[in-house]
Amino acid sequence: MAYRDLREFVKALEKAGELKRIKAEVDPVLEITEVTQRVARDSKRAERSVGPALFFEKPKGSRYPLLVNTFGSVKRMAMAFEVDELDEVAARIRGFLDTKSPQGLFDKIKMLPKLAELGSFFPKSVKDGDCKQVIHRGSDVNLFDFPILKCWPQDGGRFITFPLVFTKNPETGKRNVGMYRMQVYDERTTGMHWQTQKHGAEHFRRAREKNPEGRIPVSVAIGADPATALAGMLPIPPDLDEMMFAGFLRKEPVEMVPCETNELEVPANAEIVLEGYVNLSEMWTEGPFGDHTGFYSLEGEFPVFHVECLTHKKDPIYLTTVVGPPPQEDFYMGHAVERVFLPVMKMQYPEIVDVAMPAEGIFHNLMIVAIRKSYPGHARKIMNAIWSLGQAMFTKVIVVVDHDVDIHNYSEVVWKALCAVDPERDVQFSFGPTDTLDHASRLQDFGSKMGIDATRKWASEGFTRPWPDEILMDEETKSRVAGMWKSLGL
Ligand SMILES: Cc1cc2nc3c(=O)[nH]c(=O)nc-3n(C[C@H](O)[C@H](O)[C@H](O)COP(=O)(O)O)c2cc1C
Ligand SMILES: [Mn+2]
Repeated sequence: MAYRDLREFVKALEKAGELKRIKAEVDPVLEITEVTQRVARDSKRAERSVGPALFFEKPKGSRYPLLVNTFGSVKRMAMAFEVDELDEVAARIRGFLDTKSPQGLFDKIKMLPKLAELGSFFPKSVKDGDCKQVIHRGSDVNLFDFPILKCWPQDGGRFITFPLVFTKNPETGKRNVGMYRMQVYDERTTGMHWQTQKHGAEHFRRAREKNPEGRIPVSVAIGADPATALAGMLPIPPDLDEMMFAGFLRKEPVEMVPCETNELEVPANAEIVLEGYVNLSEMWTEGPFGDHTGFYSLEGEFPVFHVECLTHKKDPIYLTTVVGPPPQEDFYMGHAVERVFLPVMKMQYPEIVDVAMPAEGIFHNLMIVAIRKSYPGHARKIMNAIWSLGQAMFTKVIVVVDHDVDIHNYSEVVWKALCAVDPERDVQFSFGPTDTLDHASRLQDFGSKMGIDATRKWASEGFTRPWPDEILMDEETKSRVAGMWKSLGL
């Protein structure tokens, strides 16, 4: 049975010893971040044991409790998807891709809605939902009722960090849901930080081309059952409905209710819903914001969200997250995405054996890829493939190694990759879109990338010297020594 809503997940976490309640009053301005850092990051140094989810019962200045670090471990991500291992989700996706779809990655993914209908994962429209137990309209709306975090000292203000932003493609009418942070400007106005390559930004642009002075409806849900709450971050193709994917993940359709004041729908089980619009001609300064990179992303011009109606459960839980120096909660969310979507990558590029994105690479800075190399230039082909694959296009550095390198063992990667390269020969530079958060690229959103071909070099690639074997002791000697081990007194 899928989790009905966020509070049911909170109960499950508590039962599993994965959540701690904080009864003392703590300020959402900086203090909650610092508490979260102490709990989540200090213990992360011990690698395997990571700190619990934190339920702040009395955030200073608000009547409502706050939940953070909810998904901050591999175990809790698995719990969110109701599996023991994330690979089980990957296996379900692989099953769909293998058996039922036509050729071509995007055809395959776009088939999912049809497949989903069969499995009845398609979102279901319902008339009413708990998210409407309380309704505030117009001047009655006050975002400051909620314990919205100011995370870091130089942040430009308070930011809603775990929203599901709903928009509609003005041409196809298809829904998009993205997790885009929102800076609170006043009681009823926020920033809308959809980066230029994201689907929300595309909807905005298309609508603006037709009617530059117009507006688009936007609704935002905060807090839902875990699969739904996480769906906003999934890197899935445009016009594929994240709510359908959430239904697939939770094996039950997401129930959607119509908004009070615009034409969009939102999850009925949401804790909090903001309804409103974005003007197509309005941009405000957004930021700075202490970001995933561990640095502040600087001020930039972004659209503005006007809230006309705010609805919530009687006793809403405010779901949030803190990003900052890695690893943070978002690492575990991103790591789950890496594991779950690996079969999709492999389907298109079967030579990919595995990929790894170390926490310090902050998703887009470093991808290590192991391939089964079959022809000259194969590593370069994979670099180009990754630079053209959805949000993997942002990858700043790609390191391609042979299939026998354990890419999750970063010491082994550093050792073997560095032994395998002649830098001038094996480094490939390219240009393309970069992550908006990249503060080193020559321009915002555009810059260079580097691929490192760290595979064994072949004669057919112009390498005419012999390639040495890795040093390994032979099995016979190993077992002889094992036999005499006790007598050695070691
Ligand atoms: C905690 C968190 C915060 C995020 N904040 C933003 C953001 O402010 N702007 C943005 O464009 N993407 C942000 N992302 C990444 C997007 O959610 C992600 O790229 C998603 O796939 C976008 O959805 P879309 O492909 O439908 O546009 C964030 C992700 C996480 C996990
Ligand atoms: Mn999308």
